[in-house]
Amino acid sequence: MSDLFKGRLAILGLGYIGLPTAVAIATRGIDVVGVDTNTARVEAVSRGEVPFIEPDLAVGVSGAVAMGRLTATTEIPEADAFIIAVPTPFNEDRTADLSSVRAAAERIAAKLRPGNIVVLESTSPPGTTEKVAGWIGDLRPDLRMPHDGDFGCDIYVAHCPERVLPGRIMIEIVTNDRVVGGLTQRCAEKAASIYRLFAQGEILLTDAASAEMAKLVENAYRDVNIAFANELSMIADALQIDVWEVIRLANRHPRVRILSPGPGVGGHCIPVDPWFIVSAAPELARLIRTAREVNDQRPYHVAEQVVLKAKRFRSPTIACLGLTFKANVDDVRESPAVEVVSLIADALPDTEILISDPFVDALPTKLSGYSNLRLESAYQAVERADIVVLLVEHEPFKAIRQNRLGGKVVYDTRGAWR
Ligand code: SAJ
Repeated sequence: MSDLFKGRLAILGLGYIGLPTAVAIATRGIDVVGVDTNTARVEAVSRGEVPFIEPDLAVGVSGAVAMGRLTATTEIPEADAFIIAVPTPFNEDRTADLSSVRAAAERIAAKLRPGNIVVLESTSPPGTTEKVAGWIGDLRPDLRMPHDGDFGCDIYVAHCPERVLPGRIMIEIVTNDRVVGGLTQRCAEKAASIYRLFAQGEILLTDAASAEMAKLVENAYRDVNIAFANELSMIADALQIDVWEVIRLANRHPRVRILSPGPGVGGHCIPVDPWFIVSAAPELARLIRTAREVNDQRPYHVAEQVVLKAKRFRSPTIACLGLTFKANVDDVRESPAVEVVSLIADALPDTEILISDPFVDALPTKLSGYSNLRLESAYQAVERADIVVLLVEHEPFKAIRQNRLGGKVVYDTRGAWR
């Protein structure tokens, strides 16, 4: 049980999950080859650089590359284990788009040798790990796959969902418990031997479908809880009650822990993963679907409030503080703040809107076509604005002194200035 993986390991996908995982394993003395289809990313990692911001990752990558333990390439190498950490977005109809996972599995297939381990880390609907084994098996009939029989398979296939929180990835990758779901018990044990190299949390062995579902459930649980807070915020607004005060008081109950309302739910995980549950059980997943809808509506509500405030002025200047999907990260994927700004800009095409974000140095594509939007320093934006909208509670924004906001209409969607 306490076996540790030995050999060479390849990780497909050098993104927010693949790269930190590569570092965690390489710094335990394993030779890791990072594979990505994006040449610029491969070149950056080969130079020991990180193409995005994540605390403590840069030092990890440069160290692992300097030690010669981490290399990067666009080609699939020969290896003893392969971890798939590629994106699983959703299609128009909100079913999972597994094309990257399938492409990764099929690329690996050509290189597989008996005894190899294949781990899917990408968040996936129940049944995906089995599909991965199927796609590989179709291309390699010479190999015995786990579904061919419980004993004596050549390739061990498992799912080990990533669970790390952006902004704390390098800490949580080590401290979190890991769920490892194998297509067979032996597959789970083999995959666990990789995670035992660096995980200090407990390694929980299970079957692949339970591991897939557990991951989706974690993010759906958070989404439902944020939706509860967002719905409360709208009810409190309508009743002219301060939602932050209500939450502060309710949270003093020993079994109540209400999350924070905000301008919506962003990032690449929580707005996506609950839909995989909905599409697996559309008739049954009513609460999960409604939570998604409540959170998706949030940017419209926030933008509407800003427009109402703007109508009180003849020619207002609006400052929008924050563009990323959450505080202290540089990721604008699925960001509700970007959505809010674009909705305001659409509704008020003649109004000057100044945007500030210490983690963003160019307007995201979605905002680049507006002539009334401009990126500014927080100081300038606040100084010139009649209306200040706080969309993301980045630390530098939290530090803005209250006297600088005096005489302005302030809309703090995150409750950070209370
Ligand atoms: N948010 C709120 N109110 C809150 C908490 C969050 O509005 O009280 C918003 C954030 O501003 C952001 C969104 O929700 O827009 C998601 O942020 P998050 O910090 O809740 O989560 P992520 O997307 O950064 O990371 C989540 C984590 N999942 C859980 O906490 C259950 C992380 O552990 C997962 O690994 C990650 O998704 C993932 O990759 O699946």
